[in-house]
Amino acid sequence: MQEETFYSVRMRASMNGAHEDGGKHISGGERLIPFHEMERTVNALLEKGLSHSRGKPDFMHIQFEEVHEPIKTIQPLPVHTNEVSSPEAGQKLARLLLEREGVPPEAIEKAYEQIPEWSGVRGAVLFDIHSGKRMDQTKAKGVRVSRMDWPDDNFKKWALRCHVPSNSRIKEALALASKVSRHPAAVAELCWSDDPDYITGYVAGKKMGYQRITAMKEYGTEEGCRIFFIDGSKGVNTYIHELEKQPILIEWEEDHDS
Ligand code: WAQ
Ligand code: MG
Repeated sequence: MQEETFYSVRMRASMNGAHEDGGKHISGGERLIPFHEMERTVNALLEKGLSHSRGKPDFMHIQFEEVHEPIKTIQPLPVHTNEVSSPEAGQKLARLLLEREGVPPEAIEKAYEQIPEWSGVRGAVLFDIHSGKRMDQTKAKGVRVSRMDWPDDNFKKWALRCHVPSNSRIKEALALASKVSRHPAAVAELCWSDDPDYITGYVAGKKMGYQRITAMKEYGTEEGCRIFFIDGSKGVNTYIHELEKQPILIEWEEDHDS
């Protein structure tokens, strides 16, 4: 039984105008917090958008809203780091992991053909593994997963134990991947950053967990990727609704780790 009211806080920042007016996406962020953390959280999101390697924004939107849905607490996916020597090796491994997670090779091929077109999408692309087609209708917006968070003290304990750097990028990515992978329609996720100074990416799924890959692109490039490979026969609209609206907190418990 949860006693406290939680708030969804969201930020998006762009350059050369607002996103809806064709501006370049700089940064986004979504948090789920109790009210007493509001000021700190809004400041952290402001800071995140202002000091970004993709550029200086001239548009920013920060909003919060009370969450009425009951909050679910889930475990983070298990993490494994795969060291690779080049982006080519990283991408090759990513395709292999996607296949192992259950994405048919033809679907992987079709998705990769379209990745360059999707690099400007500011959310995620939902890709059906059966038809080999994009399922969401959100165009350049993409589907933005929100209402998830991982309280810092618990994240720091986890990071120490799992020998992973304790930074907010990893916290946010693993929280997102853990939320996204829970749903029956989810098959696998493929992600690397659009930030020019960060080249580690991952493939995530129910079977293999969160598989970090240390090089997915060259430093200096601004083409990112976030694709949710889904089983399109299993209610895509309810999945999108859940990604946007279901509030999720990550809470690591040692005993759950195998
Ligand atoms: N919902 C949907 N898509 C999102 C979201 C979200 N909440 N946040 C980001 N994206 C999409 C969007 O298209 C971005 O351009 C793209 O993902 C990359 O986002 O070392 O930093 O925040 O374990 O730049 C992964 C590896 C880092 C971390 C990913 O992504 C690690 C990263 P970024
Ligand atoms: Mg980014």
